[in-house]
Amino acid sequence: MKLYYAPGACSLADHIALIESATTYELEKVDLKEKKTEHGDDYAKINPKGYVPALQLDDGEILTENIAILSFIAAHSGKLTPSDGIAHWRVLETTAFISTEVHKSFKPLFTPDSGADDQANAKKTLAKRFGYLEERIGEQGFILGESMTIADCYLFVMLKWAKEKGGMALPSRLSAYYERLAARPGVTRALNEEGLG
Ligand SMILES: N[C@@H](CCC(=O)N[C@@H](CS)C(=O)NCC(=O)O)C(=O)O
Repeated sequence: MKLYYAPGACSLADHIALIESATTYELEKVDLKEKKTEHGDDYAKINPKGYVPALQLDDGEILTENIAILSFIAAHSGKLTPSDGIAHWRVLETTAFISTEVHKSFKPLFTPDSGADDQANAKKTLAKRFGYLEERIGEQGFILGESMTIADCYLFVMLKWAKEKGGMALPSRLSAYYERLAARPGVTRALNEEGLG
C-alpha cells in the first residue's frame, strides 16, 4: 500500500502506524499548495478532498481520513488495536477524541489570517484537552495502558505540533510520554523518512 503524506502533517501518524505494525508500504510526498505529488500527479484526482493522508490499498482503492486509515492499518496488520472487547472500542474512542477534539482545535494555529484571540483560545482548548489526557496516562506505557495503539501514533503528532508549532509546554506525564515515543526506532524512522530527523 502507498501513503500519500506531507512532511510533519497529520499523515505522520499513519506513517508511524505503518512502521510500528510492520506493514509493507511505499510513500509518496504531496505538495499541499500545488496539489501535486512528487511524481507530478494531480493530487485532486487521488483525493478530491485535497488533503493528506490518503492510503492507496493494494487493490487500488483510496482510503482517506485518519481514523479510517489508522483503523485499517490496525485491522490489516492485526497490531496496534486489540481485536475485540471494550479495549477495542477504547482505541476508537480515544482516536476519535484526538481527531475531533485535539486535531481540529489546532486549526487557528495553522490559519495565517486567524487573529491573536482565536489563536489564544485554540491554545486554551488544547491545554484543556491535554489536561484530560494527562489525567489518564500513567508514568510509563501508552495512552491506553501497556501496549502501543493507533491512538499513540496520532497523539504523538499532536504533541509534536503543540511543542513545535504552538510553543506550548506539555504537562509532565504527557511530556515524558512524548519523549518515550520520540525515542522509539519506528518513530525515528518515520521522522527520518519525512526529512525531519
Ligand atoms: N479530516 C482529515 C483532516 C486531514 C488534514 O487536516 N490534513 C491536513 C494536514 S494535517 C492537510 O492536508 N491540509 C491541507 C489542506 O487542507 O489543503 C483527516 O482526519 O484525515
